[in-house]
Amino acid sequence: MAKGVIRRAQSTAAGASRSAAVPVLVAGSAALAGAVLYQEAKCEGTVMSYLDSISSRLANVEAALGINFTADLEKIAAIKVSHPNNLAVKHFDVNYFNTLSVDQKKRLLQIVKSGTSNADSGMGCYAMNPADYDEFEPFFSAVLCDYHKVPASQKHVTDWSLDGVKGLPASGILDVRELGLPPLSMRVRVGRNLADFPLPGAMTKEDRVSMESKLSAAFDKLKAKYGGRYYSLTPGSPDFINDDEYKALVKARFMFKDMAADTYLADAGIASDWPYGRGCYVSGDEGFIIWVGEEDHMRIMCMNKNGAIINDTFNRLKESLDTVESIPGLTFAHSAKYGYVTSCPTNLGTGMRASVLMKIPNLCKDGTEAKAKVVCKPLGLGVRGMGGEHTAIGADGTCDISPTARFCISEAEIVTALYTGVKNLKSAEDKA
Ligand code: CIR
Repeated sequence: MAKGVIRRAQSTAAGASRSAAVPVLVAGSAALAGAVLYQEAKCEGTVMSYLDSISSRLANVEAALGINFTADLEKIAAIKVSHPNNLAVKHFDVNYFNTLSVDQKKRLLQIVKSGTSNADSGMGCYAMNPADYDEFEPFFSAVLCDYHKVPASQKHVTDWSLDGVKGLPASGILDVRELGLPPLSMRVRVGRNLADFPLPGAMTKEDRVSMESKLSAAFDKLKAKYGGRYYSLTPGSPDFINDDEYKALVKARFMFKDMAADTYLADAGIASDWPYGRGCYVSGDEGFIIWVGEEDHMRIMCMNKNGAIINDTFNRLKESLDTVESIPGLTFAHSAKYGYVTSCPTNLGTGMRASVLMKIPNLCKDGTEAKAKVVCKPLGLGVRGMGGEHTAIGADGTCDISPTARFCISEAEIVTALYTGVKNLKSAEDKA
């Protein structure tokens, strides 16, 4: 046999034997792979159970430290669906939330607490500290743009000058008698907060008492200039008044009610520690009043129960406010972009509400302000009861009417809007 044939035969035999080994090898590999997979699965099961255990222990640690946000985030997700008009919840962006530090996460959840506890909120949040609007800018900017219908880039500018304001009569005088109305009860107020205290939702009882002491001492300057006195609800205060005196002040609209009945304020922490740190200054002629410790540290207002010219009340407020602001040690919380800082974003910027009590019996024939609200909304006016928000209107159809805009509008534009609004409302009332 030729050497080549033998070599070929051997090679063929070797090839045959190699081919025969393949299934054995495959079967062996499969068994090995199966064993590996089994081991891996077993291992994976163990890893999974370790991960589960770590995760559950982590959840316990987070819960103990108060940093487990799952329940809050689930609640927010549910309210987004059930109450799409709750602005704070609507604009609560989980991706933004996840970029915040643990401390900021807790604080943002506190800011939206009123809205998560009261799903039917229209706004749903309150700032807790003077710097909140700037610190949580992405959140507040979205809420403010939606509520106030202004672009995010718009900066609030303070301006009390009536010069050139659209809608101002040629005389520059906002006289309601020119509209065929009798003198009215009118009031202009601004919300102001001190820069060196937390806002009311985040104040401790000690903060409230110490802020009131600071203000009541500062009000000595007001007493010297305008007469009057400071009334305090804080037990032990030298200016303390009893319950009957307090009720009489509420009846005269000089003092505010216990806010605990307002669940939005209560859940925000704004109504806490009642009656500590609460009180009011009333000038000698009772036309200049400062509430202390309500929704903002101060609500500074001028009122005239029988006034014809809105300018008088407006100018008096400006003069009184300048006096308060000039008292050494009092610095109002202010943001370069957002103007004067208030607890509620609805008041931000001017913090101003200018209102009149106006009789509109035709629009309130059914004993409620429901129809008046429908008519007033497109006129840029809000309607409240005689005692403020969520109170009843007068039996004779008297309602509290005020322009709703407060932000990215000037103070002068607000009072002019009140005059124009009253004019338009009178015309709607005459036709009703
Ligand atoms: C809400 O969100 O509906 C309540 N927190 C009330 C908002 C209006 N706030 C106000 O007028 N200051």
